[in-house]
Amino acid sequence: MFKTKFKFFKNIANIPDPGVLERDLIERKIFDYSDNFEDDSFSELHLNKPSLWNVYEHANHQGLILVKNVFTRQGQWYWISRCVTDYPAPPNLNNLAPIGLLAPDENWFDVCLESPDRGSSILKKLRWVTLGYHHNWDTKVYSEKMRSPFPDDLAQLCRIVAKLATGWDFSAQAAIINYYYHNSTISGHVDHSEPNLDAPLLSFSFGDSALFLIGNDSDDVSPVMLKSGDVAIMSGPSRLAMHGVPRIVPADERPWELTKNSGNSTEKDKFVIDFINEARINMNVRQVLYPGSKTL
Ligand SMILES: O=C(O)CCC(=O)C(=O)O
Repeated sequence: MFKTKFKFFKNIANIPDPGVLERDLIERKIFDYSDNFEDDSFSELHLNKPSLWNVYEHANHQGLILVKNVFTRQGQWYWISRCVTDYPAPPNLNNLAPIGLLAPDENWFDVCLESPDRGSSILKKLRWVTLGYHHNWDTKVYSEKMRSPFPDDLAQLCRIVAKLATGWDFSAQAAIINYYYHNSTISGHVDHSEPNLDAPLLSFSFGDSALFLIGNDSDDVSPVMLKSGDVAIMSGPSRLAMHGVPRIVPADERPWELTKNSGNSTEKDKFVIDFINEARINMNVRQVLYPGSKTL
């Protein structure tokens, strides 16, 4: 069933109307967080006040939580910039070094900005970057030997979002940053490499939208539109659900663009804007260890 629906939704003509996509989203309350976080954490991470967040759970996929309106415009810009200018650099790993298109000590962004000829040949070839415990694409097994520091700001963002949306005390230890272009897809798969499969998986979307497909044990497969700034959380019965992205859909608005007075003016900013105006970025964050464990 998943493969059939995946093929169907690859065709942009088959994208359902927004009303159909939103029909099965049931509104939920946020969890109490008042003892856990200072108000400053929200402004430092450029998050809207939690009272402005909209939290939903999918009627047919228990544990699939969708959170909207988490980020301010500045916030969307901040995380997009982190993913474009900072994360594709050592000690993080990327898909281009193993195939010889980047040296292990090079930052993809620096090469794109400073060497236009070489840069244009790798601009849209960046597909993934890994942070923290690096995902091993062959063995699917994490190892202490393949671990680098996890960014503090991203860990704090995840702590806050997981606590408010699910009540979970989440510890971010591994991330895949996925980069998508107009015809990119990610086929159906289950994320089961993490020893701790009780912790939720957090997925942040920026830039173009994605039609996300998720299955369940009853073989229901549902499409969900993930727009820039949305957070999808796979928890409980949906943590091990089959999922994938058959179709990238051009964004209908650009909530990451800032006003002329407040930014987007340097050469670096222009690069980021040009990149995200034709791409989608997904920060896919996992907890690997059980609470209390420091290593595998
Ligand atoms: O891009 C997405 O929304 C999903 C990415 C994903 O499934 C993954 O990284 O495992």
